[in-house]
Amino acid sequence: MVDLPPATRLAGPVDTATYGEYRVPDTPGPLLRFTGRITGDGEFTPGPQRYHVYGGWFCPWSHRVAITRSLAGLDDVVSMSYVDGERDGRGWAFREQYGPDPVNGFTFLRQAYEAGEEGFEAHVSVPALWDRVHARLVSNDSHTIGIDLATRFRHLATPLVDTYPAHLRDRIEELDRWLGPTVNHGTGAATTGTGPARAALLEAFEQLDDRLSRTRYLLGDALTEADIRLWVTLVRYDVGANAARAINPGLHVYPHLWSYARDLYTIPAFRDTTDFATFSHPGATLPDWSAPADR
Ligand SMILES: N[C@@H](CCC(=O)N[C@@H](CS)C(=O)NCC(=O)O)C(=O)O
Repeated sequence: MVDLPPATRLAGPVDTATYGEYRVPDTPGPLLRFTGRITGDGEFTPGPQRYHVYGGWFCPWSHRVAITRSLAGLDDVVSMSYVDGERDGRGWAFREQYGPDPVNGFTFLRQAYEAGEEGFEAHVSVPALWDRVHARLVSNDSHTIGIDLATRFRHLATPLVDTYPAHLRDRIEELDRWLGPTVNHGTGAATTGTGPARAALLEAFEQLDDRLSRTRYLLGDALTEADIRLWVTLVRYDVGANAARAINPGLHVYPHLWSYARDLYTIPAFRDTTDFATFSHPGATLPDWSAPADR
């Protein structure tokens, strides 16, 4: 990286008057343009300090990757840094609060995308996985980044948990096909109050509550990617989509689901990667996430 003082590697303030509001570009082709995978023998092989995650504290998809990275014992193997939570038409940027880009000194995340595709015009999103060897992005798909961090670096780390064990993968992905659209993508649509999205979300919460009255985690005694994927939405629910209590009175009306969520919050990988201020609506009431979970 060019050796410049940190302040010269920061984007200026958010300036929507000059640059407009950010819009997802209306370009043809897939939204996720970088879909590389870490494999044993391909272009992207595992290596210590080779990869970097660009994330955002506010972002549930980044949050998943941050939790998996920590549970996989990769805090010193795969580095991670955070873009600013505000943006103008230029997209995600590096500013004072979370500091400069420690890998490339980029001021805008767009530059990381352009390194892999000249004149890049599509979706500049977090999380994004950067490869120091090829000096380009591997992937901006949180789903596969999470799986690769959970499975491909185990010989380089001391994992706390195997969150994607072979014998549970089909069941993890089966849950994802249900909870992805209904819960993870469903809370926003549910705020309109009367539509089918709200009914489907509350039905899913009922079913989850029942399920979690019998098992500690979604798939039994083992904490897996399925729990991580669900939890990042649960932790945002009462201060985000449900901040005005437009969907229901709160997560607490499902006692097993709520204590399950608090139980996960006691784990450092979950707690230390959570900053409520970065995703809470103004004036939102924060439930007591530190109340004992009794599970
Ligand atoms: N499907 C992507 C979605 C990631 C995503 O939507 N990230 C948001 C922040 S939470 C973003 O960066 N959006 C940029 C944009 O809207 O262009 C993934 O799971 O990685």
